[in-house]
Amino acid sequence: MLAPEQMSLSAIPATFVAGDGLLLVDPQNDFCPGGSLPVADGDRVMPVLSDWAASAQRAGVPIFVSRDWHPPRTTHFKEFGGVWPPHCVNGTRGAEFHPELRLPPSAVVVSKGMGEAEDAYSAFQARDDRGTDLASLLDARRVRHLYVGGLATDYCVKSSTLDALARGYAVTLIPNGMRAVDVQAGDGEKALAEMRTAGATA
Ligand code: VGL
Repeated sequence: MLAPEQMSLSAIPATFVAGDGLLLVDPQNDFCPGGSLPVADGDRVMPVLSDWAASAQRAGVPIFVSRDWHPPRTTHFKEFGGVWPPHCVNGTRGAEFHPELRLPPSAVVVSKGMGEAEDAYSAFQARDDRGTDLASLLDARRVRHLYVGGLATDYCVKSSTLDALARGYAVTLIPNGMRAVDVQAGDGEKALAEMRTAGATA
């Protein structure tokens, strides 16, 4: 749970600045209630992320949306040696973006975890439909600072954020636009602390 004071952090900026970008991590059906790997209240991030996307679009800020896009048989899944129930299998309803997520047409979708031995928690392992990886897409648009939200705080959001920081991007978190799996209670809070220690703000 987020404390009320955290909910007000990372309000959408009145003015974005040059170099800003928005990264929405895995806002997919399977990570929401009713999905195969549901995150508690995962669906509640959708209106928040939709508002961010609309504001970014108005400001001409590039928007990137990652998705898990697994084959039916992958070592990421428990049945084949991994730890997770099957989720976000490419082409299934569970892999689709949540219906309450409103994405402007300019949003660039990047997919990850397509290999049969690939966990791909980080959006930096994702590629667009032409095979261009996220870092190249960001660089082409001169993005140096990412606002990051999505699912789940303690896995793909954390991994994407730590990767972004390691690659020299600045990161501002959108805490009210993310939720945690919390395999162990408190994992989400720990992940937030870890991201902030690594240099993420908000
Ligand atoms: C995720 C667990 C397994 C995530 C993906 O998107 O955070 N979590 N696969």
